[in-house]
Amino acid sequence: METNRIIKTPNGKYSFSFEEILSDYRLAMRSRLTSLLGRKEVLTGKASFGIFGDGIELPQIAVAKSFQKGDFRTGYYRDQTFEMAIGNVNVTQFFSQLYADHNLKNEPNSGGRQMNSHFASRLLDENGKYKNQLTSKNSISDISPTAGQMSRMLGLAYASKIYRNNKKLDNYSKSFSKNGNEVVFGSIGDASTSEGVFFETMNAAGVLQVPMVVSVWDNGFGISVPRELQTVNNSISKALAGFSSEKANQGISIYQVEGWNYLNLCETYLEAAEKTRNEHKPALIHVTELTQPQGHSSSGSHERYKSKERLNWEKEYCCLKKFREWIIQNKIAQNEMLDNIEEEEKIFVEQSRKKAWNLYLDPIKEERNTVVQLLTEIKKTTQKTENIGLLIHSLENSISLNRRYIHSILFKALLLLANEDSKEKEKFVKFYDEYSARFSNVYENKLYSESEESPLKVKETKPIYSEKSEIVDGRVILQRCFDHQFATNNLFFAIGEDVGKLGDVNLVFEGLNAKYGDLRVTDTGIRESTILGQGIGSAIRGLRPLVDIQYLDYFLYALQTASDDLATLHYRTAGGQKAPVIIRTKGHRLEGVWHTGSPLGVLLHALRGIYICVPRNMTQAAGMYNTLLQSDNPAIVIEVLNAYRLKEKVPDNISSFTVPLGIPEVIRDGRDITVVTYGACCKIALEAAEELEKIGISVEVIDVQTLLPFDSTGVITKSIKKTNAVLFFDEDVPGGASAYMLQQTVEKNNAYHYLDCMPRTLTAKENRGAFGRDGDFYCKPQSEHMIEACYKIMREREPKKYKDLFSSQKKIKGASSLESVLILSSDSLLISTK
Ligand SMILES: Cc1ncc(C[n+]2csc(CCOP(=O)(O)OP(=O)(O)O)c2C)c(N)n1
Ligand SMILES: [Mg+2]
Repeated sequence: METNRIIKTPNGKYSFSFEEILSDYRLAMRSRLTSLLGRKEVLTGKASFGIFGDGIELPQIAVAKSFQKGDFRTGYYRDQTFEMAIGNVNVTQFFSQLYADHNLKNEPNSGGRQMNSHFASRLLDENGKYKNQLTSKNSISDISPTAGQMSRMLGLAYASKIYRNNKKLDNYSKSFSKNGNEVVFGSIGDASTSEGVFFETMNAAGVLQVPMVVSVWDNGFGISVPRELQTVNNSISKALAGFSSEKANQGISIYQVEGWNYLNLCETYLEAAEKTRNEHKPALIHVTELTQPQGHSSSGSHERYKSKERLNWEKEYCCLKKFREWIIQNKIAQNEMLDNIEEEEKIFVEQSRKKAWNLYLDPIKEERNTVVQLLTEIKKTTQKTENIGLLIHSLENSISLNRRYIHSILFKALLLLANEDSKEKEKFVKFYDEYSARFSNVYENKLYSESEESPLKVKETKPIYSEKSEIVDGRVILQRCFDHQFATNNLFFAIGEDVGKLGDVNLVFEGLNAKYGDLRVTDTGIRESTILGQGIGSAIRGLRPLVDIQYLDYFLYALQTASDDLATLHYRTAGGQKAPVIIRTKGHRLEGVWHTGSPLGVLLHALRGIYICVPRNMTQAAGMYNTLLQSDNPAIVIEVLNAYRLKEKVPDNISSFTVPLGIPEVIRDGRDITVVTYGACCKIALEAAEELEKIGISVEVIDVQTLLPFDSTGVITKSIKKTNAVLFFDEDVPGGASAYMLQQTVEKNNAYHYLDCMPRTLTAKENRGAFGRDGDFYCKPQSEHMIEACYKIMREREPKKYKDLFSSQKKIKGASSLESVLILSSDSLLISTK
């Protein structure tokens, strides 16, 4: 067989040697055999679930030909051939992930945390620092929500635009970018293009002109639902026709190519990638006529929803079959040679599988043997000889061995030995504790940054004031803080709706766009998810984005991206990737259903992994930004929406003072009750505390400052030790963030023992805040409500001293407090309602 011959692509521009073509065939075959064997492993119970890339081998080999060092892949669970082709995943590693091997050496994508085919390269070193991204082929960790990869895809490509156009960043050309030449190769399934975020991303990419090559793998189905029920005009390239443009610096280039046509695929990708790399014009490549030889995944079979004709067509148009026919037709190789390749690959794939299985199982077997040994020693001294013997037998003969099973045997033995004391038992308990701790840590760590750059390690620098400290509107404090950051940190940029020309709706960025230019202070479209995605992608690539979400109420559009992608990134890669994005938004107190938002319970539930800062004023906010910009964990900062015009003193060290995260601040000393609050409620709590002082009730007010992390040094518990009573006060719904603060304080930080009355919460109503002054009064907690709540706590403790001040006949419905709110009777407190 001649191997020095070449074949040219239809336009004659590119050519491939026979050797390269046969090597591609080998890789396609390797990947296909991996899929076939992978499914078997699931069906025989060695793995819980499997999803594979069979049917898309050829197009992915074509993409890989354009992929260069420094480029990024961000796609979904079908990209196995692509990952193999760029050398990021080998077959053994593929099976290690299928078996959920937690050892990062075996399973570097996620350390066993993610389902199979959720790929990621390790972009950070063991200390959590960025590695050089220009010497590797980079792959961003996949997530399961289909289309969830789109927002960050935009950001990864946007980073190339910034690196190319901001000449002050040339220093970073050694490790992050070479003149912004890096292309982002994205992928998505045909059905998942129905998601809104797909269109949002493609629109933004066309507007921004960023180097993104998006492949749509079109196999005609999203599980069982056919394309005609997914896509207008039954074709994503037709649907997007209005996005396309052949003009320079405008729109998107759209291509369509059959997924079984090797030469056309290679040519299309090489051409598209080259253009995108040079011109930063985004491209969409609609790869049609793809098949799923094994159906969607290991759960279910496609024979249930595909017609016979379709199944027959899929057999005929299988890209591997077509590739083979083409190779033979073009006399590149004969059947025998291709059969040999297949045989060799069968052996290789099976050997790789076996290796992965042994890597996974051997340590577990060793742990099993240790437990058997420990139990055998115990058996000699215990009265429960027979029962322990049975446990040993089960462990030695278990068919499916895993740590969960070993743990359950250990636990059963501990219960049996509950009333015994012996040296052997002591040893056994010690082993149990260590074993549990070791594996809890394996599955729990790296939710937050553990690096030297963690915000928790930033030392506090207090604000300094002097006689010359100016008093200004709160917004000006932030403006000066950001001005300094723009001036001193070229990696820092801010994007969002109205932040550019206008300088933010609250004028926090006033004048900064004129001073620093469009690349640093940048207007965006109204598209919260992809604004955040721009931040995520560019932070992954070493930049320091601040993404501005105009109001907290509209953050819900970005919540899916924040929760599924940003919050999980460090965890799901077991510390392999990070995106230190800062989300700036404004919330709490204003008026109206969509401008009073304070859904902190929602955020607390959805955003573990992201720090949540709730500053009470702009000075605290500035200190938090200063902290966050020195560190590497993502965070959201929620500024108080109605406080930009309140006067504050500018610290002399505005550019360098820092607020530590997780340390509440006692903002008023008191003896009788601890009130725990944050954000806009701090001001109300201080007003109420002053009124309470007048009737002899002394309230200590604590601003938690950050909800995540929450009171890491026990400031609140220390206060409760003194007051023996606590009220958690915020403007979220009942049982929202107040319930979280209560759990953290009473249970986690052990305040229960110091309470002499029930811990209470004071919150807004269940409904959203109505518009107008009265709407606000009846929907959100006011100082009157806090006074009443505190008075009731005092009355509960000392009923003789604190008389019933409220007439029970005059109950009205107000903001929800401890019980229903009562109108003040004539003999009640005199409350100032200023
Ligand atoms: C947001 C979201 N909805 C539903 C699912 C469940 N699901 C997983 S794969 C899939 C079909 C995706 O089809 P397509 O995008 O065409 O990709 P294909 O599997 O065909 O390659 C669905 C509905 C999911 N993972 N994420
Ligand atoms: Mg599909």
